[in-house]
Amino acid sequence: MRTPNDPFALRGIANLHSHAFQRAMAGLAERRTDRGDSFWTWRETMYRMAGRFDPDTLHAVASQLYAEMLEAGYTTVCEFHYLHHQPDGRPYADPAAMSRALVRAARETGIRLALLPVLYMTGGFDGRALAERQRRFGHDVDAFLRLVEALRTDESEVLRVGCALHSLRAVPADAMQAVLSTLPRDMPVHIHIAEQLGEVQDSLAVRGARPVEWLLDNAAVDARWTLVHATHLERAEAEGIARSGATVAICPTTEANLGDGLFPLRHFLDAGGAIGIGSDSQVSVSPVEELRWLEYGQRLATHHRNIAVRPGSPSVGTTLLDTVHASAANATGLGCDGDVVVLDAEAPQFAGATPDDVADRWIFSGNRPLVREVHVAGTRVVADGRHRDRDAIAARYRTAMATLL
Ligand code: NGQ
Ligand code: ZN
Repeated sequence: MRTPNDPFALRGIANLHSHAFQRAMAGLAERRTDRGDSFWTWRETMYRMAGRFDPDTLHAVASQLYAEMLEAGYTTVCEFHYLHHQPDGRPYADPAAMSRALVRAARETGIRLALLPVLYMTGGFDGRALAERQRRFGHDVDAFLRLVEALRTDESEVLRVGCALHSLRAVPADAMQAVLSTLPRDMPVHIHIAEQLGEVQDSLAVRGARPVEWLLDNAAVDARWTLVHATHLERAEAEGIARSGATVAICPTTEANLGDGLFPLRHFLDAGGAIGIGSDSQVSVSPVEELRWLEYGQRLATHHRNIAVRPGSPSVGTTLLDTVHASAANATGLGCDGDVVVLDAEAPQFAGATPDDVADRWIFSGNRPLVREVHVAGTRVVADGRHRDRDAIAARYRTAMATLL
């Protein structure tokens, strides 16, 4: 491992939003099924994949994914986990069996895990019951709180248990209040919010307010909150999130893949907002690609360059890395002592590099993997660009995929 002053030794990156099982369908939803293909038709494909998992296949897929994350430079993952029950909706003998498969995958691969069991109760803003293909996601409030409590007994320096509300579509207002008033005040809370225009319209129709507007008015949103996507924002909403201290988790490659829309980054940063990134649907497992596209989306929309900068911080790469690091502790509830990503100083992309341009070169030059070593909590898990168990994990992944497909 290199010295702390080494410009090629960077802090590990937190991945604020992951659905591990979706790694198994990355690249398999890219054929037109309907002229109107959209987020909502993708979701049907996703539900079919979700219906096939059991704890063993989830463990195998999550292990592959977490090894890939580590090789790419993510050292912490927030797992937004809602695949709780058997496919017909009955709990497993151990109601936490699917959660424990994820915990095991994180422990074995060596990534820090913020496990976010998801409360998922209704099929839409109108409070309709879950559809059959959503049954394995569902809990009532008491069963959900029991799950969170059961998982908390395993907490450690590398495992934090938080809580997630799937979305305002899936969690009625009274259930949200019941959960938030019962759980410890310092627990990370994550929620999908305002990703699709359709949900903004439904929220306006049923709750009389836009999703972010409603949330800010009806929950004590503060720094322990992470708002995932928050794509469709009016100015006052962006400013309200910034004032609250909450983090917005932006998932640029997934948001592009699903046709969500573009987060108003410049305005949010001007308001002092906190952001992080997530790999979400796993169409890309690379902080480089997320950060690159976070910036490029803004350039395409504004016809300007070098958007994500701050006064005194003119480098886009450095500003982006500093910004995602600044939100990590709040969003994950975890520390990052001993989390180090060592880049390949010998790579041609770094010829003539100075400490000031390492981040820009890493994020904005080419596609060769530049991560050489990764350490989590002081343990080396990636050497020479390879996860310590890469081959065994990939072999189990292939076996699991043969079952899933
Ligand atoms: C999810 N994914 O829960 O996996 C969601 C889709 C939904 C993203 N929002 C399902 N990217 O929002 O209903
Ligand atoms: Zn998501």
